Amino acid sequence: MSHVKRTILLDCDPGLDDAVALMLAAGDPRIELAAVTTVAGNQTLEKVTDNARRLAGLLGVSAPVASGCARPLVRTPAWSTVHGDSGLGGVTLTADPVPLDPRHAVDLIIDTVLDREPGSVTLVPVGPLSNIAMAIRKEPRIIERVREVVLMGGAYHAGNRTAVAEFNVLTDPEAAAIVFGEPWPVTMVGLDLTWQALATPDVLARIAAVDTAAARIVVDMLGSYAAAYRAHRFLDAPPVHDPCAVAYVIDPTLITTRRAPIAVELTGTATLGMTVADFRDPDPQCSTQVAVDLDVGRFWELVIAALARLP
Ligand code: PIR
Ligand code: CA
Repeated sequence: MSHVKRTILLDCDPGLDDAVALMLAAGDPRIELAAVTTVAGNQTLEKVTDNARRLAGLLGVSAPVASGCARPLVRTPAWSTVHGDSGLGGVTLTADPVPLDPRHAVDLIIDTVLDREPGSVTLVPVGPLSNIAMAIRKEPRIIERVREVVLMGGAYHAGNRTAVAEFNVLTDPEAAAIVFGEPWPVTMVGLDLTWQALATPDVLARIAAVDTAAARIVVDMLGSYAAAYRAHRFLDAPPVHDPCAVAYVIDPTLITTRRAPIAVELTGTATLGMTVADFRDPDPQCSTQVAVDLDVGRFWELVIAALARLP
């Protein structure tokens, strides 16, 4: 159960669930948050960076925050609508933003990995993979220096942006192909897993009972998110994707995984951005795995405990 602290870099596009991921990383004693980087995705780079800096200010995060790619490598971006105009639903953050690190996110990623012990930094991308792909291309030595990559993105059954594609991968599929294509350990925490992490009325009531500023913001954010999700008849409550990736780093026993090579569809017309997991012949040498099953009860306990430790 308990193990040494894990050092993570959170690459995000807050984003309602990105905000919860940041809170889990900041509030769990088993995580050392080394850096936060932002990428255009749920909203423009300007907006998601402002959200990340204000959240960091509110949560007392002392890690550097740097902004990265404002556009996908190849494609034209389309912002997500469920996160609203600000990126955080109806919530306005009044906390002062932490200063912006002067480095580009790509350089902060490279510096963080190279400055620390080899094999100690886990990258946790929870937005489009533009920054991570650029960092690999700029400094390929990071591939063998990171401990692992645990990303929220992709899906091997069904998508949210299209029938088969998930938003983060579809937004920058070429970047995702680069990240999945390198020989580093990658865990894909995709929709197959995160559609199990639903903010049900019971979960929201338990979060509301936690009387911290962080918990109050989560209730406000997820309230507007729940409204946006009422149109989705296939889910009973809104999924809270991004903290699932952080939770896996904190306690891998929360999530069962299956080893499989993963290809990103780059040329399909109906299948662009699909993450194709090949389960036919499990190769023990395969460096990629997909998340399959979540221990839902213990996941929410982890999130709620983190919210209770925060300001
Ligand atoms: C969530 C996202 C995008 C679109 C919708 N409809 C819901 C964002 C989340 O922040 C998460 O990282 C990922 N993209 C889920 O597809
Ligand atoms: Ca996200």
